[in-house]
Amino acid sequence: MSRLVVISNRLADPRKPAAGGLAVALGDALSQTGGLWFGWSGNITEDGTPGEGDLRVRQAGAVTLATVDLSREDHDSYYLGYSNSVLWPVFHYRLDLADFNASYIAGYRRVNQMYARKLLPLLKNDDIIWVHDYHLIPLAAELRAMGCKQRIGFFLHIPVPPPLIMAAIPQHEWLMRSLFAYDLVGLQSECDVAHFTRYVRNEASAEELEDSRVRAFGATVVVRAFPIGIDVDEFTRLANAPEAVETCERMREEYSRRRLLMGVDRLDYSKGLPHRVRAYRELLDRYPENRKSATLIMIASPSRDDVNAYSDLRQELEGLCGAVNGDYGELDWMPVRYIHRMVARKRVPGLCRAASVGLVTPLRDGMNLVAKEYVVAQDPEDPGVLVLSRFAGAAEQLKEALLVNPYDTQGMADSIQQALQMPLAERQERHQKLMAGIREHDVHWWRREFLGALETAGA
Ligand code: ADQ
Repeated sequence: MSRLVVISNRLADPRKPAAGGLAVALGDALSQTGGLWFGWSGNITEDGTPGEGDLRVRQAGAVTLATVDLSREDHDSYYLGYSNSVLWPVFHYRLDLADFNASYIAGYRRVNQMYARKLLPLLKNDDIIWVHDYHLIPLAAELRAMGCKQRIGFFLHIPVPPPLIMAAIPQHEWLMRSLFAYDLVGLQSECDVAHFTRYVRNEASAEELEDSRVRAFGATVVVRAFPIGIDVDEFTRLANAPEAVETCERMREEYSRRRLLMGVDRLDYSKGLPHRVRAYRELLDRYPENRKSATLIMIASPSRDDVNAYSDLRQELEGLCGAVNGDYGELDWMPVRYIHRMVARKRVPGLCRAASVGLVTPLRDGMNLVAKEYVVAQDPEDPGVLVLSRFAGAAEQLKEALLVNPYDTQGMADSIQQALQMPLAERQERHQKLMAGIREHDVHWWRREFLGALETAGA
């Protein structure tokens, strides 16, 4: 069996339970092959030289972890700049939030080149290399330029925007051409594959061949959707563990007279958090029977605080929540509980289970794993209802959720009301179907499908 090499911006020690499903799934595959996981250490060296970083290699069980530090300048231009102020907003269709500062691209290229340089001597001839996400799009091209011949696959965790939105990035052609240095490009949804294919057809006169192969820029790559899943068994275990059970019981006791609606997200403008609060406000307005009986819990963990768009969002959200509480609240009822914090992973399933309605309402999302976690955490005898944005990648799979358009405040309020009133039999039926799909297409399925396709791609 070939050794697996995973490269991602951040890595996690796969032996630690806090690592989450993705790290566990990748960790399993890495352990089985005595693999190598390479990425940024998370450290910034204030006086470091751009394009240079110390490589640290350590062992975590059967897995080798190799990390490099970033200089302040590299971190600011590669990570905060090009990755999170150009690629993240544009790939989520938010040209209005993109900062096309011309200096960022140099840092992005420099760090990808440095990663290739540091990684190359660690590689063996028959390694299989799996690169993750938008921070590392040009990594294969850099590796190939240094003579790397191994099979390389890429998985993009975020959406692919329509071609004309992509074309707003000054280096769009270079970015898309870089993807053709991979043997396999995996995307989250069929919608993403369609956008990718349309782009290369329009902009690079690509030829679509058999077996999901696309030819452009003088190279051929396999492009397919591999919708990521969660580790259902791990999450079920977590849901049955004392911490989750206790969290659920505490919530039910605290809110015994209320129906809970819940959202757990990173505080990110892609997640549609203000839109959710507006829809909830509309719900209280249009369906006053929910006043004093519904409570919205919004848990939004701090994220990328040093990018401006995020501090603006935080202010907007605090203003909206404050206004709902001020306008509708009573001495004994607070309509919204907004918590700007990360909750411990082991408590997440308990929170999900206590909520009658799970609100997952992004404006755009590669997949959204919270949607799947919410379903898995439910009691099958008395499950809550998932209200899911049609703009999350997960909506292609989770058809039995109540699908909503987060821009349509009234429509979303109506769907939340429908969720609150849904009869038990319908809730059970929807839950059963959702569960079956989530179980079949779990994170281990995703990993097997991707690595299976990579084995044969380009062969
Ligand atoms: P994210 O944008 O981070 O990931 P998501 O898929 O929702 O989004 O996963 C978030 C994970 O973090 C979930 O496991 C969730 O439980 C946890 N989480 C979120 N907020 C939390 C909080 N406040 N406290 C505790 N835990 C919290 C990117 C893409 C997604 C894609 C994933 C995986 O943006 O579209 O689904 O990668 O490919």
